[in-house]
Amino acid sequence: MVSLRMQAEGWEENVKEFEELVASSGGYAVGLVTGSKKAPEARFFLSLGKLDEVALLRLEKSADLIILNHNLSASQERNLEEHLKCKVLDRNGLILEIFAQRARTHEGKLQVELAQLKHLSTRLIRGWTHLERQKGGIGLRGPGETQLESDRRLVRARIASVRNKLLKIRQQRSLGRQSRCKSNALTISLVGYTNVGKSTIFNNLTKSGVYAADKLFATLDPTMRRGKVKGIRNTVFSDTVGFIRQLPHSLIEAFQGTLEEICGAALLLHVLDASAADVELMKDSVDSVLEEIGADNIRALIVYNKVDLLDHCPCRIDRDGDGNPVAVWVSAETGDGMDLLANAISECVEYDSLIGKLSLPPALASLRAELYNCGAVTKESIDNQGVSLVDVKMNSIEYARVSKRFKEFADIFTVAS
Ligand SMILES: Nc1nc2c(ncn2[C@@H]2O[C@H](COP(=O)(O)OP(=O)(O)OP(=O)(O)O)[C@@H](O)[C@H]2O)c(=O)[nH]1
Ligand SMILES: [Mg+2]
Repeated sequence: MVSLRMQAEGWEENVKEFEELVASSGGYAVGLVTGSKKAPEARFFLSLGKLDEVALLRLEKSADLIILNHNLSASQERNLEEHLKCKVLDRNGLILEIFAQRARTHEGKLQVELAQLKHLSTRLIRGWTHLERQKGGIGLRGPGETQLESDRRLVRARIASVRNKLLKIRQQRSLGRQSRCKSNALTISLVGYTNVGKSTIFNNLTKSGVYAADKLFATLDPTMRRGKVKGIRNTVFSDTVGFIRQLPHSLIEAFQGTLEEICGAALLLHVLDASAADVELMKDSVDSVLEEIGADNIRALIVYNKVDLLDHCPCRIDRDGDGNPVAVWVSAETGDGMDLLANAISECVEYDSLIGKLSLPPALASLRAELYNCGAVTKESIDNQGVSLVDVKMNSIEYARVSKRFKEFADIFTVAS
């Protein structure tokens, strides 16, 4: 394993997390090389001195694989493999490997395959001379087409086919979302860094038994279950894949279907490990992925988990100046503070009721039915043109949900002064 403190990468090296990643992939680390560097070298990423150190350790420990806690260009990876005479894996490759091992569902497997193909397509570059032999003429490849071009074409075709399959699954998923919307169930998504306790909290809130383990990326496929805690009504919780700093871009793109579940949520529970030393950095990494997938404008309640690992940290709800909950301190393992979390969730969902009026012509009968459905109508009168004038009271989450389903709603809704 090679982990360097690299100023140019703009993020703090976390050797412990790197070791956890390697262990989570099932690898057994026989040695670790650390160091500090301003910027990577073009040819080998490492300086020649560091390269010698790695080569020596590899021979000494008879290692089969060298893993770097950094991302390499295709040519750096190839140069290192040639020089060290063994397989080299970079950080993105390592994360992809873990995802590939964890994928269980059909969708999960396709998502991982898409990410792997995209990673591979960046590796199919000029310079792989053994792939570049000119084999023109007869056969599958067109005249004058090189092996490299044909490899690229095959990868492109496979990417297109996997994308198509994923699109179909996503369409089915969106039908599921629509039916949840119709049944008025709110979705609350658990998001956060990997291994912070999202699945443990999910199990507590929904009384289920999804896999939770002291491993990075224990959860890969999203699970949805109804909330089964006092004070939480008509709510579906969704447990999702955890994030990590510098999540490979190919994974974010490939996991779009899974991540879309997050975007459809009415409320996010952003789970943090209160006992982690770099909790703020982890929060920033998660926030930047949320921003990237367009979920940064969804209201989020922070959940500081694992308070049992801290000295004298009572479970509590932190509130903003208006008295609204912003964070809850809990231990999902011991169950402490979980009642406070349920209270805070129901407050978030019910708080800040919107009161307003709207006129509904007969053409918008389905919107009127929806407002009745969610119990928002407080008064109604119908004028002689058949236009219904309704007074409504609803919370902001229902408001957002109805606005999403009925594009006209936000335009015709007038907030009562
Ligand atoms: N001490 C302590 N450990 C906890 C607590 N909550 C969860 N854990 C442990 O933390 C580890 C990770 O828990 P998970 O629920 O799998 O975490 P996750 O966020 O779902 O992780 P990924 O799915 O891998 O991203 C498990 O070993 C849990 O037993 C807690 O409140 N206190
Ligand atoms: Mg999990």
